[in-house]
Amino acid sequence: MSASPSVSGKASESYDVVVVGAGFAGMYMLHKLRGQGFSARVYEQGDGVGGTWYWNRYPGARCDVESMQYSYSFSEELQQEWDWSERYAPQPEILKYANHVADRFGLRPDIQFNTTVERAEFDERTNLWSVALSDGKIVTAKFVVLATGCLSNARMPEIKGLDRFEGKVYHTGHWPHEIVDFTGQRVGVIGTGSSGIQSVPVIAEQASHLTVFQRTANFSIPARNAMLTEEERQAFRAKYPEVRQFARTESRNGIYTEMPDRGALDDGDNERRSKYEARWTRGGLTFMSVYNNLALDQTANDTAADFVREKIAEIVKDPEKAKLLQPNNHPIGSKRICIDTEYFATFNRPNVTLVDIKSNPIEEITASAVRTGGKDYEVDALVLATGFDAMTGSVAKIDIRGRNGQTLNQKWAEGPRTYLGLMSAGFPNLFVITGPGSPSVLSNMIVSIEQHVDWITGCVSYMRDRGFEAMEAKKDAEDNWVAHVNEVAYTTLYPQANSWYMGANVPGKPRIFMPYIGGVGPYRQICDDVAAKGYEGFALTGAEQPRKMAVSS
Ligand code: FAD
Ligand code: N01
Repeated sequence: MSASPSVSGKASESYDVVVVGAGFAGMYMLHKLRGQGFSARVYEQGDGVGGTWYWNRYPGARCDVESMQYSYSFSEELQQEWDWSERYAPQPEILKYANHVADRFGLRPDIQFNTTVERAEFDERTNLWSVALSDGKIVTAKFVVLATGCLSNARMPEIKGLDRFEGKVYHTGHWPHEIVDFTGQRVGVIGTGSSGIQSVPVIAEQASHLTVFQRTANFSIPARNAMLTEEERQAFRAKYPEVRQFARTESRNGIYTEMPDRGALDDGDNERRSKYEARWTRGGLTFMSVYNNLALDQTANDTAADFVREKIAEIVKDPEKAKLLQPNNHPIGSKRICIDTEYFATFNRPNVTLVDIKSNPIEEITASAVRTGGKDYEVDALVLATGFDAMTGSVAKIDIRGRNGQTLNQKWAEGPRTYLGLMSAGFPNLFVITGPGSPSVLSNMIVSIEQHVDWITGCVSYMRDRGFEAMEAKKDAEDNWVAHVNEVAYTTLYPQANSWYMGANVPGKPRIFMPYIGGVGPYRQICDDVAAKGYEGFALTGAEQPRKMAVSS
């Protein structure tokens, strides 16, 4: 057991539910709980709502699921009235939407900003959580919901000399609120995942010179972003019932699109090529759903990967650069596929240099340069697009203590263990939204967030109505679920990549495929069945006589 102090002291306030985080998950959780008469308090370390869209303000940041779908569905009025301007809204617009939701549903009075939840301890005698906050207060709650985000713990790379660099250093996941202007500057970008791929073309337009330091080349599909016309918005709104229903119950990834009915090898070369060409021209994430076996069969996957590699060679004029930009060490889609605007074409610009740091790793960062391969690349500013300690990083930062004083970090030392991605045995009344073991980051996340929020609200209402005091995942149900999550993952090509899905981007993090790849629709059905069977696999304990939990006015 670690020696850090337990949560003790007099609680200043008490709630039915404490929610940690005010991104899309925390905001909807609050709205839904209040609607059911629960008292709830949200704590958010930032000074505003929006989570991902509050923190990731880097140039070029936008969603990669189309905005008409990457939006809440719980309010018909909201989805009919909000006007998305572009096919993929830029970050400022998504943040404006989050703020609109907060105002529209009057959420702010129940959110305490600039407050980090530091510790949470379960008291087995009272079945209450004591929650310690960064402002020194301790509050108690029957339930704690971690809406802390899967991509909210920005990871600083361990590169020698980074702290001695005299220019400005920015992390894409922790971007300043004021405008950053790179005009006339020599900028270095380290990292070529989605954040790097979105920011590189925009920074290249501004900077006098841009040097991109690439360790792993990534697959990227053109976004084909465009302004939405009023007719397009109206047409989409008219079919919302069908779109949302499909995304929730039938899709694998929470996105409304055609379902593939055949594998890549069922078509001849010409037919297959023309299908890839059509998806490339359409742009966006649905490139990967043209066939039903791209994530399952290496030979099928190779056909899609080869197609994208050929496209890169067509776009990038310098054959050496093109070769470097062609991904060659993982199946397409096994790392989250990127969606870009002019990323590969940016390397045709005279003011952009590509540096291969796979062959020549960065030796050190000096006061004014990045040194690799014995050469100094002079830069005035550095952009770290180096990603996140994903899925578990923000949970791990909270000192969470369940039964017998066990910490969640101790329990998850060999990798996260949950039942349905929602709860972990030994930690009663503690829920995670889009936690490891659920479809989460493999999906249109707002669909998965809404599903979890609805399920959790149903669950705590059920407990209140029947007088249950505590609910907890049973160990055997959890063990079976973890085994199932792993088994399904290893039927796919995903585990072959050194991805953040596998925890491979964080030195020392256990290599476990964290999200559940069984599909959004099937997963929802499993969760609904569990609830319908009186929360099968969970232990419910409490008063013999039903009694009402304190309900706020
Ligand atoms: P977050 O938005 O991450 O919010 C969590 C909040 O919890 C944060 O504000 C954080 O400050 C707070 N918090 C964490 N720990 C504590 C603590 N201890 N105390 C207090 N507060 C805490 N998904 C898609 O489906 N489609 C997309 O197009 C898409 N684009 C993305 C683009 C970027 C740049 C990134 C980084 C992610 C993207 N994602 C996308 C994933 C995105 O994270 C989710 O879609 C969604 O916004 C997550 O919402 P959330 O509320 O679960 O988490
Ligand atoms: O992070 P990443 P991200 N030295 O981990 C490199 C979502 N998102 O912020 O691959 C040198 O994908 C690392 O190299 P390697 C989306 O889910 C969505 O880009 O480990 N390089 C890699 O190139 C996404 O998947 C959008 O070899 C180092 C890069 O940094 C997730 O967030 C936009 C390094 C990190 O890539 C994370 O994306 C943005 C080091 N020490 C984010 N450490 C949309 O488009 C790391 N790297 C909607």
